[in-house]
Amino acid sequence: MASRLRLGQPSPNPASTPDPGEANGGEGGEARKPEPKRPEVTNLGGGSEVLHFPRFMAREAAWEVFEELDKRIPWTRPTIRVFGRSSVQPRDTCYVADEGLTDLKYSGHQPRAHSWDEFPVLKDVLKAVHEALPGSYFNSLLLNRYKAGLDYVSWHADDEPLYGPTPEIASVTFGCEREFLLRKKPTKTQVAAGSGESVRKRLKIDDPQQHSFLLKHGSLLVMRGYTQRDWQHSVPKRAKAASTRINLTFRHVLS
Ligand SMILES: O=C(O)CCC(=O)C(=O)O
Repeated sequence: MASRLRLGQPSPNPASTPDPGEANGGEGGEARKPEPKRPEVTNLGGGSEVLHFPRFMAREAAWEVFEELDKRIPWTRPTIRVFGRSSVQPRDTCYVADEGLTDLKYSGHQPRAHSWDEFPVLKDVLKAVHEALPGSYFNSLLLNRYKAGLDYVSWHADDEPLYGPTPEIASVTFGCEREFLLRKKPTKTQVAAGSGESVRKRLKIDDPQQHSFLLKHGSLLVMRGYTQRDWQHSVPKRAKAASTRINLTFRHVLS
């Protein structure tokens, strides 16, 4: 079954065109072709980089995707194990992947891989992501749904071996905007001095090496290079975030 959603029209470059609906020119004006999407690039140093396309998808089309995913995805909230403790994952999730790939396992949880054919809308979003990122290729997708501001993802890196040494992760946001943080992983010396937050506090590691991105409805953020090896990311709780956010993180599992 094909999706009826039309995601083909890229949002124009926001620097030159204020509204996606005006991409082909106003009254009496010469028709303008949509320009290729150009991201804001953040060089994290050491071969790590983040691309941010704040208006990757037009607003209305993105809301259609939101509604479809909110209703149709078989969301679950699995029990995971972190630092030896079991707890319910603080957000809903689902996993979609090509057939025959190595299984994904994180925090003691192995999600069932659904087929792309079950969710045509996801194939449309994947196509748009591939068009925005020539040369990139994604064959799996971890979906997250944050019902409100108390749902979150804690500091982690997507550094599972099945993604290889330099995974590229393309993350599309629908619905409520949330803050996305990146911080440098502690060095070996810092790890040797202890672990986790207490070490950061004791060594007074304040965070010149922290970056924050506001991920808005219809935006795309891409982590590349050594970002998963050298950095951690999180979406912290935000009491003021009152509505649902759905996030798609496209990944490439090596064969
Ligand atoms: O929701 C997000 O933007 C991040 C999700 C995430 O970090 C993950 O799925 O590993």
